[in-house]
Amino acid sequence: MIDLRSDTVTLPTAEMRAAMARAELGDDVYGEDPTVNRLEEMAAAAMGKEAALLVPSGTMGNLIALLTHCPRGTKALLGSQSHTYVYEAGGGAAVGGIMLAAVANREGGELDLLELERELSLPEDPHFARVRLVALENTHNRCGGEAVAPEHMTQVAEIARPRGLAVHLDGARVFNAAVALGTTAASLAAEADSVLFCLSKGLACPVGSLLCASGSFIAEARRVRKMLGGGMRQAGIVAAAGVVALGGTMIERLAEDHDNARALAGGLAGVGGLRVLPARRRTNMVFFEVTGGSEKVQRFLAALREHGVLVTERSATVFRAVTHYGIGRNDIGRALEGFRRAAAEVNLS
Ligand code: TLP
Repeated sequence: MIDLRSDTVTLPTAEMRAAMARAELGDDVYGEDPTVNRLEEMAAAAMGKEAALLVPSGTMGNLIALLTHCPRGTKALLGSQSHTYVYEAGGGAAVGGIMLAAVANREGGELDLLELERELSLPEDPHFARVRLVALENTHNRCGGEAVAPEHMTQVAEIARPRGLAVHLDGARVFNAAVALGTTAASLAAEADSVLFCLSKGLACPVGSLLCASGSFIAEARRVRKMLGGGMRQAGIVAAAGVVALGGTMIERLAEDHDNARALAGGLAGVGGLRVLPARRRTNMVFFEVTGGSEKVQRFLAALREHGVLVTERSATVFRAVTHYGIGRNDIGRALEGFRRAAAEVNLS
């Protein structure tokens, strides 16, 4: 199978497995796991922040950020297509009593700044929930996996700061964005008060994400993590893989995934019946529309699976293929062959 469903399916490298086997461990809830402490220092440095917190997942990291920034009854503004708004089970509302409000995302993942300004133009009045936070996402998953330019972060921060709002960045794939834009993750996170990134996507670690921010924010976030049951004991076992990822070549390697995604997009554009959604700053994702009506779309997907290619569904007709560690250029060629055959079998074009 050529599994293009997500970069979350990546398996750890041999070096990670060896590091995990020999990791020095302690009880991280006591702050005594040296491998976790090392990883948190490395993560904070990579994001240009004072401190970092290892959390079990990106979803929990974003939830901890929401709960730490926003008291109950306050409002967080999120992109209408953002992962936190669409795919995190409304955690901020369910667990924190936070009002999650959507601001339209543009095609490239930016927030619509006019709409953002409008949301923030309400006067201080007891009728209105107070807005505490604006959240951004980079790369932007549902918006084509595009890297969002740093200028947009600055524009959002210029709107948020004078109003006393915090800015959070869901940078689950911020290293993909940095590689695509030829910059550092720290520069992309510079305008954010808090930034979350994942180890368990293109960096190929088995588990874990890091929330990075000021020392005082992380101290509070550590409390929230405990409350949510995210305090892990000998977590150095998983942190060891993260130390390898951040200290080695896994970040620069992401460029291979981006090249492979470009090759895949180029090949898919030549398959009749498929329409590749354009991306200005493509990273490791290719979204494509399957034409021909729902029954044909389902038959095409089944045929694709028969030919050993897995993708995920974004809507009834739009699908996502993600390149990642473990998928080489040969696999892209084989996947394209599978797409062509499946399309021919169901007479897609
Ligand atoms: N995204 C997953 C699915 O949930 C869609 C994927 O396969 O892409 N932020 C962003 C931008 C993400 O894409 C994801 C995972 C998360 C947060 C949550 O990370 P986890 O899965 O570790 O909770």
